[in-house]
Amino acid sequence: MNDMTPTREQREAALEGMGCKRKRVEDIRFTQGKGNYVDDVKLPGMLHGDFVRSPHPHARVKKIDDSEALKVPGVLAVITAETLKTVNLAWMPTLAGDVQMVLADGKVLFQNQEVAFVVATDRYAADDGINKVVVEYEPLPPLVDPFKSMDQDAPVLREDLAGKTSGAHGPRKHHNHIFEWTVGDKELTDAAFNKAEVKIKEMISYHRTHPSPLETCQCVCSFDKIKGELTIYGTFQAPHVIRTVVALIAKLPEQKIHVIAPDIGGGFGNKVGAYPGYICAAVASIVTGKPVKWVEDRIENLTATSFARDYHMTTEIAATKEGKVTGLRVHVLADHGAFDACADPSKWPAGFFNIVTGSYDFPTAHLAVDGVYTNKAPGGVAYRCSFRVTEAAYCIERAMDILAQKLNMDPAELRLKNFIKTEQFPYHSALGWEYDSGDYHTAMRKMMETTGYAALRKEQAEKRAAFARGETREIMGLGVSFFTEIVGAGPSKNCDILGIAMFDSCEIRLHPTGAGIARMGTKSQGQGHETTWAQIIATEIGIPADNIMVEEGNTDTAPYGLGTYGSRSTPVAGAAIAMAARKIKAKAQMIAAYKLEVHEDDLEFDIDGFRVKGLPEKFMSMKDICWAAYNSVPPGMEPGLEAVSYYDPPNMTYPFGAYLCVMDIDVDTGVYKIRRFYALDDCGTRINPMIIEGQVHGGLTEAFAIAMGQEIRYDEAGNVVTGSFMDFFMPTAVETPHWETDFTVTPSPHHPIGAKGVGESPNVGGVPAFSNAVNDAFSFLGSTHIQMPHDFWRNWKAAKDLGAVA
Ligand code: PCD
Repeated sequence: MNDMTPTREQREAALEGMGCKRKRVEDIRFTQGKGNYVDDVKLPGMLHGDFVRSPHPHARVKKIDDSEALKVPGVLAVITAETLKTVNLAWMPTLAGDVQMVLADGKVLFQNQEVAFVVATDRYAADDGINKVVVEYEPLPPLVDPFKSMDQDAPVLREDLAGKTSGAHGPRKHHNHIFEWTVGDKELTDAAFNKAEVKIKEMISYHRTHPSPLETCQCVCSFDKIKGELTIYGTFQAPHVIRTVVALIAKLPEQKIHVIAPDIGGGFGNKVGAYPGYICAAVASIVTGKPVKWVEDRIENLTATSFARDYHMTTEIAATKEGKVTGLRVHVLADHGAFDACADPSKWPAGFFNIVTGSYDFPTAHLAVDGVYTNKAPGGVAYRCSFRVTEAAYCIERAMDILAQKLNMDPAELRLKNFIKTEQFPYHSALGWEYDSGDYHTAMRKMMETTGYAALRKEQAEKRAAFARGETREIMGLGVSFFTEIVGAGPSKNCDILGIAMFDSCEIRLHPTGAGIARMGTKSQGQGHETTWAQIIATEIGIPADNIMVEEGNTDTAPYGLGTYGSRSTPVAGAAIAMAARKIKAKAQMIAAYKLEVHEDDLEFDIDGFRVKGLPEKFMSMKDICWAAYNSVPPGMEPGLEAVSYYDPPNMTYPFGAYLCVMDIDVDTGVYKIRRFYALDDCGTRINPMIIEGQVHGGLTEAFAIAMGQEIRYDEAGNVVTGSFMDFFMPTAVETPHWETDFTVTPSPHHPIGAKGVGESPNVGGVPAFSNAVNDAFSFLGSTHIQMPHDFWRNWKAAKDLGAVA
């Protein structure tokens, strides 16, 4: 060997494989304004569509007059429910087994509901046309408060469901009831409460909010009459599912539908479902024979596409005097708005809310969820969470703090006392899940040591005493949160969407020169898949990540997959990538054995090639194997080096984390300062630590927004009062606190590379940390629970209600 021979470390570094802080390859185009988003798609002769929307939250639509609109120069068509009925598309199925109006059919059920679609040569003409469409409404009483939805005299919202006593998820109790979902052992849980030494009960609300990605929802639909083919460019988190749904509802042959999701400017769950805009643009293209673009504006995005949360959770914990939990009972009233358009796997009407026992060893639990209709926008998407996991984590983490307060125990101590122990994994929870792995005590103790938790508590006690003496007007809160997530939907035994099992896929094709292309069924919206997926392949097969091009989002070329949401890409597609790479590696080994003239079993993989055991100089690099695959494979073997894997995971993965928020609040103004925020995340094997840190920063910022101000609020008349960024809190660098990140590594035992998801964890753990900090600050003044969002006004109001402000 001469001096130029690279060392093992150099060879490994050259791969930029797993564990490397590889720079994001997609950022080369994003930071130079060279991304290609849907609104960048401009096709010859392209038309523009825009919606006439209802000002009323609940009204009968008596008449739609489009005659003046059609006189506006540039306006070509006005599509209404009547037009859509001719092609049987006035209503569309939702992912939750309900149906939803595409355009108002006789009635409107929420403010800004789509009433008519105006198609014109440009967006301005479409807008002028909208203003000329005359709609005659007969207002009906609005139903805004979900707690009144099942009153006897509550207005009937869904006339289409008249007389239906059961829906997609079983019996309906009332004309505005959607479903009741129960899990767990009621008798055992009731018994635990009957003999409990200590009990707490609180109504914990997680308010309605919205994912509000920077780029709104949009599409361009182009129907080719000659070929009978429909091409759809769209902001889709799950392009293949969109293709199948379009094939089923528009009755088009699936091979003639081409769905392309180009670059996406943030998804956060908002871009999982199907919206009226997609259907109207497709129908408009079929009607006019021209491509049609539909692009939402900000107000439309906030008020009409899928909201998140709106869960009202009556929560009870039973415990011993020493603080050991013995039972959990939760009832959720879920406000779904006008249609049940929740984006959950089909069998789960409340998503994975039954992870609500959290990180604690509850011997028994019982959960009941009632879904109801109101005159609000439909949705219920997983805004940075795995199908209602953030609601569940907020519920249990708030409740544990309330229990600690009642027992006069430190919230961190109470958690340590009740954690599932390392030796209990795989752990079967009282509500039916099998947690794959965890080491909660280590994570919690590391958080406490790193932050100096004990000293912070001491400081808080001193501050409280000073406040009592009138020496300060500032109160201090410590928000502890420990969460367990459930991500990686999912095993086909648990999860499907409209009957399609929730596996995911990867296809890798290596070229002769030692480079290649890899395609997956997932779709990055900013997460950095082009960077990280290549890192998995690099480590698995020894080809530098830079030589692997990753492509997602084109249904004609990518293998079928269920898309990116619920932090499922790493647990499911990440596993498929490793499995496809291993198939390639197995074939590469046969080729190397043939070329090196040894038996396959005499070879061992060594970073970037195969070496003959015991003969270190006999080595063949993966690069050379790629070449050989195209010119001298063993007799009888097919040439080429490519593989596909469809991976159906045996279980979900269960990432976890320990967070602490240190907050000071001025009681006279309600103004808070986040002094410190520490987040320890455990997502098993870490593919790219830099991307993970970025994911945690992003998720914490969204958690901060939600907990401290972001809200979709309706007034009593059913008007949305937070429909723009003037009123809907969107934190900028100015408001966003500094984040301290940390980690432990507890690999998933069933995932091929041991990785768990991480993208949503910081939201799931972050929201309770902020809210617990506010609640902890006020608790010594006598409060047990203050509802989110904790904006300045609400903080001031809490101080006033508690008598701290005159
Ligand atoms: N990772 C690593 N490692 C580990 C894990 C992970 O590295 N262990 C990384 C990966 O690779 C990627 C990321 O990280 O890249 C993420 O991942 P995940 O967790 O798996 O996830 P995904 O599936 O991919 O994604 C999803 C998520 C979600 S869900 C959300 S909301 C959000 C997050 O993601 N979104 C977003 N993040 C983000 N970012 C951005 N930038 N943008 C966006 O949009 Mo949902 O359900 O949808 O609501």
